[in-house]
Amino acid sequence: MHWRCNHRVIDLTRPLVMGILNVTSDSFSDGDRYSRPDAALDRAAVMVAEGADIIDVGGESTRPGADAVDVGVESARVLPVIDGIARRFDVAISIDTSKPAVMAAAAHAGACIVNDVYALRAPGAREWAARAKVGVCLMHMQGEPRTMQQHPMYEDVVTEVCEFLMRERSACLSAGIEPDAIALDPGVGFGKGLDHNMTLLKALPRLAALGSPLLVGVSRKSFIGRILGRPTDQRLYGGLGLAAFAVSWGARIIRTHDVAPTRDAIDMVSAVMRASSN
Ligand code: 7PM
Repeated sequence: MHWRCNHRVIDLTRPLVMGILNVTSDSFSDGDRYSRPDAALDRAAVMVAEGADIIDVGGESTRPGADAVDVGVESARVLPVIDGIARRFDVAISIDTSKPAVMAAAAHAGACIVNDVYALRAPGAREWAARAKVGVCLMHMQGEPRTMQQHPMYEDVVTEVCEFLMRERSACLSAGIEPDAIALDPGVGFGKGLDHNMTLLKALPRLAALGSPLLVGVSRKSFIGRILGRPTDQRLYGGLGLAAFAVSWGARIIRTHDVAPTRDAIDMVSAVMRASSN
């Protein structure tokens, strides 16, 4: 299996690590430490050295309750960082945005993947992605970031997430996006309560059976804190347990703040999965 991302064809026979690079001023876990381009490039260099396959650059916080930022502000944050990473490192770059104007500028600066928590539902986003031939990650979210955690509700969370992802993938195919350019993501924590997140993780094989590579992001999320009673800076081991679980049950790409430990954890799972059965 592979993921076709513009000029890169990314091999998925081994699990991938997507390292998170927030260049917001209000970001979830990293404060504004990476908001200056040189600090962000230093952080990218560390993640590349630690074995990241993809660097996910985001200039608008999608955390629950966060406010929207305008195209100009978001572009000014992410473009110098994407350009700098593309010039310095041989690593795939994804742009974490929902705005077609930012997607296009980011692709021009060197991003080959669009990671969109709105699954390319903005007008013109799918048509642009088809023309640009970028890889896309379509994520499930109930509601919108500002209010999504207020009362998440489902009759059957797994079926509803599967149906959403199949519908959005079909819309992408109709717009001309190639099937092997599409990855899917259940969107852990995006309009989901604790039990919804756990039920979705337990059902990863059903999501994997949809036939597209699965991306999963659990790193430092609040449901880990709820279960273990840990603040954000003490959720690494819980996240590693979940990353190992996710890869065992079908995830191909793990999105994380903590590249080095995630790399080792999922490489061990992958080695076991590749062992002969007798
Ligand atoms: C609550 C929810 C707090 C999400 C913080 C976050 C994902 C993503 C984010 C994910 C994909 C965070 C975030 N999470 N993109 N962006 N999948 N594709 O932990 O799970 O950084 S934002």
